[in-house]
Amino acid sequence: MSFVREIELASLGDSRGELVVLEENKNIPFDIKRVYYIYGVDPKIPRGFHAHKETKQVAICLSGQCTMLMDDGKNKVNVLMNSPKQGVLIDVMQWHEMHDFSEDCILMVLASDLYNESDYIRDYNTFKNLMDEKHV
Ligand code: T46
Repeated sequence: MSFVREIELASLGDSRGELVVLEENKNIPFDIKRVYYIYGVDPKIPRGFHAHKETKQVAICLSGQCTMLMDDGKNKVNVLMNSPKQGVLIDVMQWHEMHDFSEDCILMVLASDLYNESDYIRDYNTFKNLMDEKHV
């Protein structure tokens, strides 16, 4: 079984179209302190390449698609993100990379904490060593 947790976001759609609700501590498993979104990305340029020490996040691809590579230090899983009804939990200490953005991709991210650069681990070897110690 994969370590990646995907969250199915129900749509309250009707004949007029779709409506998806995001609620803290309901379908989003934390208090939502920050929301940001990424768009207009050059398809050739990947992003991410870090893990967070304490911040939890849920990523939702509102338009277009991209691939989220998730890595828990032991396993790597590529998740195709191509539906606004699909949330991907980026839990603490999960290395993640976003690849293959379509030109129309809008990736929205809900975060459990305000922005704090010291919460990032941006060096893969540092991440890997910390996870190896944890798994010993
Ligand atoms: C993540 C993935 C999914 C801020 O000042 N405030 C913010 O809230 C954010 C998110 C970023 N920034 C600054 C930090 C950098 O100078 O914006 C710049 C670009 O951020 P970064 O290079 O970290 O962007 P990505 O796309 O590589 O990663 C982002 C988030 O930073 C990260 O937390 O998990 O999206």
